Amino acid sequence: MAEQTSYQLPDLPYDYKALEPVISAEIMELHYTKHHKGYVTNLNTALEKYHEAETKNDVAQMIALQQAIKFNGGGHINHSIFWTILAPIAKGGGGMPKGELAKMIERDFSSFDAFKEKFNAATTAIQGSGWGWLGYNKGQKRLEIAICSNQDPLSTQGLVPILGVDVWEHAYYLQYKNVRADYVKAIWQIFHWKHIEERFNKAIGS
Ligand code: MN3
Repeated sequence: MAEQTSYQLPDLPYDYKALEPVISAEIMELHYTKHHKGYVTNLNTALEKYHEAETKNDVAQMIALQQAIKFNGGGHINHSIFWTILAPIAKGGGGMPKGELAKMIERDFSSFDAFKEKFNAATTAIQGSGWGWLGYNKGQKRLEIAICSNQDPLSTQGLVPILGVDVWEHAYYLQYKNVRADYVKAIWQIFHWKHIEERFNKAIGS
C-alpha cells in the first residue's frame, strides 16, 4: 500500500499586511492561519480515517468520508491558488494582463473591461459561500467565467483554474462588511497578472 503523505500549509508569498489597503492584515492572518490551516488539518484527518477504512475494507465508511475530503481538499486547493494570484500593489499587483492571456480575454469576452464587468457581476451574485473563477476549457480552447459553491474546486466543472476570488464572508467581512461588491471591485488592484499569465500559459500548453 502507498505510504500516506500529509498535506502542508504552503508559505504565504508576502506578509499579512502586504495586500493593504485592499485586504487588511487582520483578514489575511485569520484567513491563512485559521481558515486555510483548518482545511489542511481537516483534510489530513479525513484522509487518515479514509486509509484506515481502506485497510479494513470498510466501503461504507470510505463513502461517508468523501464529503469531508471534497470540502477540505477543495479548500486547500482553492486557497493555495488564491494566495499566489495576488500580489502587493508595489510588487506587481494590479494593471492588466499581457500576451496570449490578454488576447484570449479580448477574443472570448470582447474586451478586458467587458470581462471584468462580467466576472464581477457573476462573482458578486454568488448565493452564500463560494468562489468566482476564470477558467480555461481545454476541449474548446476558450476562457470561461464560472462560479463554485462552498469549496468545490473548479476542476469539478471541467475547467482549469486561472484566477479565483474567494467570496466567503471570512475573506472580506471584517473590512467590507456586507458590501461584497466593493471587495470584488477592489481586488483587481492586487491581481498578480504575471503569475496568472504563467498559470494560463501552462494550461494552454499542457
Ligand atoms: Mn477562504
